[in-house]
Amino acid sequence: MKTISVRKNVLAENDLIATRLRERFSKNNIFVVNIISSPGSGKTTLLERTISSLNDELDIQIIVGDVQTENDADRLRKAGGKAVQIQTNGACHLDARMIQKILEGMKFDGPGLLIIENVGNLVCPASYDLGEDVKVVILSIPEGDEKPLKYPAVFHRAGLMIIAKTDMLELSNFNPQAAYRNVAQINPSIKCIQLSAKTGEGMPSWFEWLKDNVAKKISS
Ligand SMILES: Nc1nc2c(ncn2[C@@H]2O[C@H](COP(=O)(O)OP(=O)(O)O)[C@@H](O)[C@H]2O)c(=O)[nH]1
Ligand SMILES: [Mg+2]
Repeated sequence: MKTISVRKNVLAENDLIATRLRERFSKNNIFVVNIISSPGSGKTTLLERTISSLNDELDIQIIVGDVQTENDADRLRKAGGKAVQIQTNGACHLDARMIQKILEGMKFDGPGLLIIENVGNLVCPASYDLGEDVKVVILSIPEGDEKPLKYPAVFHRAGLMIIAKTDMLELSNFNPQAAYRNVAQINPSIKCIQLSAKTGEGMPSWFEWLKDNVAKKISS
């Protein structure tokens, strides 16, 4: 059908640009993370804490996508980070062309860490390669432990699942073991970290994961 072939072409063009971006990031020793999750699951808060803790050790650049507003980039700059905002004006995901375009005006030559906070939702961003090394999916406690089964594509393509807002576990019937069982059905090799950006519990595992991967990228 016509709509299907148009969508295929869009994705094929996106993949081409993403491949070029990936080559460029590799050449410059930049480890790239594409964070995908529902709105409100805690992406920007996690990044604010990441900047506060790792800014002295790593060169970190953040690109944030939202449908509208510059709010998140403002928050991240206030936290001491280097952050730029992409407003998609309606699109439910970032695409590789948007990343390519914003990089043109940016001085970030590496080595270091580029974190992309994607537009909040678990569906559209899963299909668009941004040239990242790894997709990280965040599942926060209030969302429920069955979401990997309902939105399998993003959980299938992610290399790391973060279970966020663990300080809210007592208030909910979210069962981390059930979340692991559910995600294992979709992606048996996914890594998992539990954390709370509010209390700091589990945050060192996330920091170590980032630092290890940046070090590996530089030495590869
Ligand atoms: N209890 C709790 N709330 C959190 C945590 N992380 C973020 N939040 C709250 O969740 C809401 C959405 O956070 P935000 O970082 O803007 O989410 P984003 O839309 O995914 O970027 C805000 O009210 C945060 O204060 C956490 O670890 N624990
Ligand atoms: Mg945000």
